[in-house]
Amino acid sequence: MKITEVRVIVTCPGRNYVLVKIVTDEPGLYGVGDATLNGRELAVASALQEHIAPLLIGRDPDRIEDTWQYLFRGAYWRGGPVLMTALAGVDLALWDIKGKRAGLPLYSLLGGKTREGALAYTHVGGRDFAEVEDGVRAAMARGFRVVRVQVAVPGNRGTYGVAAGSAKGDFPREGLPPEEVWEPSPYLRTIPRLLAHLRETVGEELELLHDVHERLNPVQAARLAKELEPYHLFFLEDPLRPEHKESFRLVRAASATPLAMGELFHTRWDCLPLIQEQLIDFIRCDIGHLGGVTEARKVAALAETFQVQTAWHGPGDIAPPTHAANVHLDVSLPNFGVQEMVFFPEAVHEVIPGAPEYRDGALWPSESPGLGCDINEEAAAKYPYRRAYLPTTRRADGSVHDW
Ligand code: GCO
Ligand code: MG
Repeated sequence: MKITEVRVIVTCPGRNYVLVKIVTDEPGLYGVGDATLNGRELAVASALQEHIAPLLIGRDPDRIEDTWQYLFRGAYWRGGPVLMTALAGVDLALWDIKGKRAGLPLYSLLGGKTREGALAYTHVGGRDFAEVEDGVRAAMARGFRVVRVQVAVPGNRGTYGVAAGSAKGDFPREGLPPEEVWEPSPYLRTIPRLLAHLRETVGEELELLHDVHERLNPVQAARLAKELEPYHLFFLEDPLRPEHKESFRLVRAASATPLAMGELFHTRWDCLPLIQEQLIDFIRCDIGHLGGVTEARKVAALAETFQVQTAWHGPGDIAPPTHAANVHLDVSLPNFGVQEMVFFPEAVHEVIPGAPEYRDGALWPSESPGLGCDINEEAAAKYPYRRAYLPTTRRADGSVHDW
């Protein structure tokens, strides 16, 4: 069997997605993958089209590991968000083909189910504590047992995860990047108060988590983790910048608040220091920016060895094939922790059918062979690419900060 064509499809059914369709010489047999990198979509599409697709034509799609090694190590230049997203798109499509050939859903190829569904969390953002509380209650009514909470910080402009009183703070804006203003002191005062409010009003049973979005320095992160301790977070997400793995030691020593990190990591070697020193409790890489299922399985195996659980990144800026891959891994891995999720708008279901189903606080994998997703190319063509950027952040004095 041979790969005969690699199609790269860029579409914007609400936001931009880069999809990969790998076609084989077996009639009707193709695989579908996602290679979306929010705000840098065309860089990945071009890497795939211009540099990677020509290397795939004529290869045996069954040899996933060999193709992965060939594209990662064989190409000399390796790693980074653009190339690892491109590699993930190829990897997902190849796993999809393997599942379709076997007539088995991906989770079955990964060793079979260790659980039926994947415990899922949703996002709640609000302009004030009351609005967050309302959102949390609505999520609970929808069956969620784990909820991520973000709140606007007085004095800061455009807090992450809160725009328009919804969880769409990470939604890319058309035009040039909007600028937000962020100061650590009001943020550090506000978040413990939010958690105190929620514990008082919604009680102890609901699992709560909060995303720092890599904005704090080590001592600030340590203070936040320590002050949040009484509210028993499920985890505190991405407290520090991805470059500063050593700083997790300070945060860890300061508190018993569970820590999660990883959406800006691109290889297992990025994850390794935090895992092997047990400096985090959850590794939350984005499978779509990590080279796909092939690398994610290796990260999960490293994590299992050190009692770290998985919490794969699941935002709206990656397409349904990556969400599907997340859930196939979640139900098969012994050390699965929790799965982040979003509800896709109707146009996304039309263009890319097969996103995992949400029911009773969990996500359920497709029983179709492979990933369970498809691409409707005619529908995709109705939604052409629109240039969009994530916001950027500045401190009050005008200097650039991490968004
Ligand atoms: C999350 C993430 C996202 C990112 C987004 C950037 O935890 O879901 O932090 O919201 O901001 O993926 O493109
Ligand atoms: Mg995050």
